[in-house]
Amino acid sequence: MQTTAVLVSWKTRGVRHLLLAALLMMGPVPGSWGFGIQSGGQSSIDRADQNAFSLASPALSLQQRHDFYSGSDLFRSPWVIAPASNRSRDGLGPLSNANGCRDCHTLDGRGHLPTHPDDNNVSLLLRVSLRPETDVQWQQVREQGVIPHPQYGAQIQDFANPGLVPEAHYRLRYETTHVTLADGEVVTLSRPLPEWVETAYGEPAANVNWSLRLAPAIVGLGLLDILDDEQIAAFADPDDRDGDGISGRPNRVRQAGSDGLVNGRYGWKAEQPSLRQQNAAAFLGDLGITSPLFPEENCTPAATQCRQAPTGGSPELSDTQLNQITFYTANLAVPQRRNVRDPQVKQGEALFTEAGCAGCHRVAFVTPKVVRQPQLSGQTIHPYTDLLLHDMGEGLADHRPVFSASGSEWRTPPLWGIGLTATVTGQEHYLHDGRARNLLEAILWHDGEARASKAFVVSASREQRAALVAFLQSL
Ligand code: HEC
Ligand code: HEC
Ligand SMILES: [Ca+2]
Ligand SMILES: [Ca+2]
Ligand SMILES: [Ca+2]
Repeated sequence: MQTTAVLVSWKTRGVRHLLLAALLMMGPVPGSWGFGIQSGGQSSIDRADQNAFSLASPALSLQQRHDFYSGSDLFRSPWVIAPASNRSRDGLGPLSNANGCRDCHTLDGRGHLPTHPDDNNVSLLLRVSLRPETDVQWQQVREQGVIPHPQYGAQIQDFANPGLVPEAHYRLRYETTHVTLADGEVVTLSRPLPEWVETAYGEPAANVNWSLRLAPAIVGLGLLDILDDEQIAAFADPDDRDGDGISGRPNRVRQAGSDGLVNGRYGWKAEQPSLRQQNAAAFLGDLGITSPLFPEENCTPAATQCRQAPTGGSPELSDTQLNQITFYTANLAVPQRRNVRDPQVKQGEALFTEAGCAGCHRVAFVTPKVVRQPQLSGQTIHPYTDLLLHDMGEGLADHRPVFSASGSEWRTPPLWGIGLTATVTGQEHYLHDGRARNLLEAILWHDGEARASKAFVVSASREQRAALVAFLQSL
């Protein structure tokens, strides 16, 4: 019966939708069934509009939907300064970057750069820390992540509760370069650099490393969270034994509350080991909300007023709330691919492999079986990432090492859903600091281990480049 449905379903879009809907009502569609269109297995959703990143996975049970919407509420709604009448929502600050997760992860999609000089830098984070120089300092980086700045800590918070001063305000200026493609087309690339406007403790000295980070889209993260370390390690090749120029390795990061180091998965440098810890770190660093994982307010020893400010409970975010938001970020559906049968898209898909993109943007995994997460288990997924660190060359380097990630290493970001970026937020900004204004620019910044891929694209014909971009747009 399914085979017949499949054959008929491709005749017209309308019929296809009806039949897909009918099959969905019969039960979850197995991940392997989907013609390669279900990037998130049964967590995929057939939506390509503004809400495409904000929807619950269709695989959730009724009870799970309840948890999802509780988490969604915590993600969307603003937090308030303590003490407030709503004790379950207070504790914002004393220092913060925003008052809600959605301020930066616009509609669960990625952030943007300010569109004119007076715009604030919301949806960006500016990380800072002291540059390691001695062996002891390098060891501190490997074991603790970074050496926090004595006054600014590890991240600039540009908002403060009344009575306190924000750490700093900065503007962005842009530095431009050009790439000439083989057919003579010249592409202008630009990157943002922060410029201090106002600082609470003076401009950070020359021995301070900084890193500008754009908020990424957060779909499908639970599917990546349950992958076994061994599945990811299978793609690591730290000494490039196979000689393809690509040598990914996992970051080794600290798990809150324990001494040992574990593999990192989240953030542009894979500096957080689990979705739960990533979320707790965001609550503390970005909103100033303490949680069971990070019970201390985010105040440096120098910031006396910060440490004396009223709090919204200890911790401010309960264990249940952290679980709810983690469930939410684990179960946002992955948009189904579009136009997969378009000849240009198929050509682009072949070029993606030929150019070596899939050497880092890994196409397929099967998620393991996890008893407590049946909806995420046993799914064939297409995240287009290996979750490993790669040296991406000098142009992308931030020169700020974090744990074992060097200043030029970055985690391969997942590409699923990337083709809907502009549909969801109305804007396009790619790469860790949002510097790329379209997908071609994002590719042209690749270097280091991705040098051969970039060279392939530089020397490709205009038609091949268009096909590669059309493929990315179909993800
Ligand atoms: C001020 C902007 C901002 C706010 C507010 C913010 N984030 Fe983020 N988020 C970011 C940035 C930037 C990154 C990338 C961080 C990095 O590279 O380490 C990120 C990364 C993440 C990731 C990891 C995604 C991935 O694929 O690695 C998750 C999950 C996340 N944030 C959840 C949250 C939650 C939950 C909240 C609310 C408590 C929140 N964020 C608030 C900017 C923000
Ligand atoms: C050596 C590993 C590697 C190879 C090969 C590679 N990439 Fe990437 N890709 C990365 C990393 C790492 C980043 C993030 C870099 C950053 O943000 O500074 C990235 C970022 C991207 C982005 C932007 C994603 C986002 O969320 O902003 C796109 C699009 C992309 N790559 C497409 C491609 C294509 C197409 C190819 C082949 C022509 C390719 N990549 C080859 C590792 C790789
Ligand atoms: Ca607080
Ligand atoms: Ca700070
Ligand atoms: Ca290799």
